[in-house]
Amino acid sequence: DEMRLQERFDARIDAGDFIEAKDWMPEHYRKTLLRQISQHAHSEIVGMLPEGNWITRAPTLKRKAILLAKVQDEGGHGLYLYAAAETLGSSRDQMLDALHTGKAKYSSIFNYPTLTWADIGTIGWLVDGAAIMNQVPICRCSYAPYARAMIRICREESFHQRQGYGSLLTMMQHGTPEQKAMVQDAVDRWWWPSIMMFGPPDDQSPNSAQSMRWGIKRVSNDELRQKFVDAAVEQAKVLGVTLPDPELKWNDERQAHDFGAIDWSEFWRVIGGDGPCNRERLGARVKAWEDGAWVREAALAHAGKHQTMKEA
Ligand code: FAQ
Repeated sequence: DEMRLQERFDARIDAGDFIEAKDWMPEHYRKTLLRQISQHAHSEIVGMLPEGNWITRAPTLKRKAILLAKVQDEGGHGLYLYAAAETLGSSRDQMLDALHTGKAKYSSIFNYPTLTWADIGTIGWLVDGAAIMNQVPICRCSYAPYARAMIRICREESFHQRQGYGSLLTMMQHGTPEQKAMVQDAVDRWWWPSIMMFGPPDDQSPNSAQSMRWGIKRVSNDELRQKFVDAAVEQAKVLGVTLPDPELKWNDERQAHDFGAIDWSEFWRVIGGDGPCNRERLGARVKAWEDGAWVREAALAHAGKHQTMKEA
């Protein structure tokens, strides 16, 4: 029986069908999705912190309103993604516990500090740019609840990317020499971590082969990274900044840019918990959870009273 179910599942995947929450699925498929979607959700929530750091210091009311809206969107993305992950049979409490105890990962990129206002524009340009490049193919993920969440998220992410790039353009076109230097410095610091976001090289990515087979991943880590680099080179020219990689150059034969070696030891260190801000980020999430305990308790007590009244 199990074998027939497995065969039917494989055939549906091969035919490019979408799998819904109530459909039969292999346990490993369910676990892989739960891992990826919950880590994606955690990334959105932890990703609110580096930018949240600048809400009180945004240079104008307009920039402050935009940044507030962006950070709120990220909270919303986290919630859609937790809801999508819950359809796979895990509770939000279990997922949050995995985050708070360091068992679940979140994107490496959010363990870097936001030192100046230019970091906010740079996150929009490079980090949201990388996020979109990675997420557009997930709109066709074989697991339908994740694919549906991704469609809306990608639309909002595109707005985030444009606001970041727009903010940097303003600084580069109308800014003082100090402001232009601030943009260049932010780009120098965020470039390498941004291209690490796509994950380890394909030949060192333990989950890729199976996830590609299942249509969870549609495009490989290295392929997405290459597309991102190619797009960013042109955008950097328009901005008037340089990318901090002396080996970055067009390769006519490959019709793509060659780029320098990525420091993968830095990447593994950061995802292992030892990046510049890991402790601060996780500490902030755990504190928020603990500080919110009274709200959860009050809500439960309130719901309990209503239940008793209804029964009476
Ligand atoms: N950071 O075998 P693979 C955003 C882990 S965008 C941390 O290649 P996989 C928007 C990986 O989990 C950021 N860990 O793994 C925003 C695995 O460990 P595990 C979030 C990473 O899953 C913008 C191990 O390394 N986006 O939030 C990273 O096939 C601005 C081996 O790797 C997503 O999560 C990394 N960068 O491919 C918000 C997109 N890379 O789990 C605020 C959905 C790899 O076995 C502000 N996720 N690892 O313990 C994916 O597409 C995939 O999960 C990949 C990794 C591509 C990230």
